[in-house]
Amino acid sequence: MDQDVISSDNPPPSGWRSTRDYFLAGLVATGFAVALSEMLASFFVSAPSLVLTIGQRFIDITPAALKDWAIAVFGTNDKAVLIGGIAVVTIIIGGLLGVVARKRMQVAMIGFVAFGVLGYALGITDPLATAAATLIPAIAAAGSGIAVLVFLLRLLQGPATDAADPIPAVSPDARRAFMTASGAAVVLAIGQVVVGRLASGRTQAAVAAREQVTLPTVAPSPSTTAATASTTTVAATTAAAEEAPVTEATTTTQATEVVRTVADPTPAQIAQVDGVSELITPNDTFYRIDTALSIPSVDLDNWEVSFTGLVDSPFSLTYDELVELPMVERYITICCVSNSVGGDLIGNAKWLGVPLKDLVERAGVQPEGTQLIGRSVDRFTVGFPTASVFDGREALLAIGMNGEPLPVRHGFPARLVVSGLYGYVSATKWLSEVEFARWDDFDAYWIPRGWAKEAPIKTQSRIDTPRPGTVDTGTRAIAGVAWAQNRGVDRVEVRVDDGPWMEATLPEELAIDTWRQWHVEYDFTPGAHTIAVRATDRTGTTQTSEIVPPRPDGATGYHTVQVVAV
Ligand SMILES: Nc1nc2c(c(=O)[nH]1)N[C@H]1C(S)=C(S)[C@@H](COP(=O)(O)O)O[C@H]1N2
Ligand SMILES: [Mo]
Repeated sequence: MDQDVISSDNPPPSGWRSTRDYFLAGLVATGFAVALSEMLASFFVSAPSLVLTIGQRFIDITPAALKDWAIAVFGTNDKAVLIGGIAVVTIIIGGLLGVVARKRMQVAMIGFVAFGVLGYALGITDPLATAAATLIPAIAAAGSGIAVLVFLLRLLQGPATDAADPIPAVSPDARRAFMTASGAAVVLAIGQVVVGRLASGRTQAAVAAREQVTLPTVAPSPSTTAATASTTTVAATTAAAEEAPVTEATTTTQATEVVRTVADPTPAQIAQVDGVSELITPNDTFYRIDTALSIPSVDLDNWEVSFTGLVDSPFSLTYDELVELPMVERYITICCVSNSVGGDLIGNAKWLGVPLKDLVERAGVQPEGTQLIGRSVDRFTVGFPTASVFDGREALLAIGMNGEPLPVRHGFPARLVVSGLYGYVSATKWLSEVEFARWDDFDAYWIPRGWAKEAPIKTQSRIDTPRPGTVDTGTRAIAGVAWAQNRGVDRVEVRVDDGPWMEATLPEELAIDTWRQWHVEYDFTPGAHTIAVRATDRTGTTQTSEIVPPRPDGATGYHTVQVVAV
């Protein structure tokens, strides 16, 4: 495919050009076009990136199995791989258009126009895009692609000499000019991508708006919904915890006051052990999971959150109205259903927000409104039982995280945080609407993709230290975290090899909604060892040793770590 047919009566002239040159011209023209449209998109708040919207639609329609595969293979780099893949495929198609242009320039032009039209059609599906602004990158992509291609091919083909020869020979000078121009176009394209990255108008607007925000200050307050654990539930759940010898749990779990009140942690609530996760996860290391390719950057001046659907009095709040409402601060550990046993898709933060109950009562949810749907500006949805707002658990419409306005990637300006429910059914970031519907009338984003509709967080524990590998022989700490949000962690046990389960030391509980750090001191003898951990929650249920994958409703099994003591 790379050379013209050479016959003896048509010997190759010097500088004889090949299909490769046309392919290169198409590649360069397309690369330039994509880079220009990306740069322009980044200048305008309501102009979407065409590459990202193509990627976004791809994510939304990709069968769950392919998505799972991508996440498994590429991990949290899956988005970077997707964006890179779209760019590469687009540019290769552009190269093929260059080859087509060799004989049929019009067909290549139609190809570029089709690119622009497709980009526009997908671009306006971006909920933050306006039609007029979307035209800018689309027209720029089609127009600059055609212009660069025509320009490069003129250089390559030189002035038309013999109209009878549709593929005239090229002089070495012409080829040199073509290569130089192509190189220049590539450099310009890279420059555009860099400028675009630096000047993202949308992101800057949201970041600037966030910096202007002053959060209300809140005195630590007890939850109005404080409840007490009952011993009767303990007895009932013991039978379910078959293989686990948890008989002690039934006697040690008394009707203790459930801790829902939170002041900032005291030293007695923080483990002093090297290598254990910090009790409070800093915002910049907090895990991030969402379907958004470009983080939704909300225009705060035009943002509202509305309460709609099966309610008596629908209403909307602007950000200024929202911050005026009575707020509480709560420590709540949130986690992702996709977390594998021992995984790190979990974090604990202090959330500032309005109790969801206050807002739902103000809207006056009707009895049939059994499902609370949380909609995002990026069209992502969650759905959970409305009853969860009223059953005593912490459920917030949050605007603050660890003393700051929500970071943009964690949902600025507002998100939902519900204790005890996995993020995919409860924790809508970039919240735009809370809608009430019948339970059976709506399935949120992940439900048709094979995940459970009801998703309470499972009692789990993780070993943070030692990490797999070698450890020094002798005494050292084994430590980690355990969580059972909305029930509370009562007990953590550690086992090394076939030894007995050893009860771990737990600092005082911060709240039943947060994870608890734990540790034991263990004297490692030389050789290989397997460490396992299990937690028991305040209902008396010990986490199961049965190994199941994250899908459909959360992984189970004991976290184990293999070490060799030397
Ligand atoms: N808008 C939006 N909100 C979302 C998601 C999303 O994809 N889009 N993912 C959810 C999931 S699956 C989880 S686990 C949590 C993660 O919140 P974090 O990124 O702040 O840790 O956000 C939830 N909220
Ligand atoms: Mo998640």
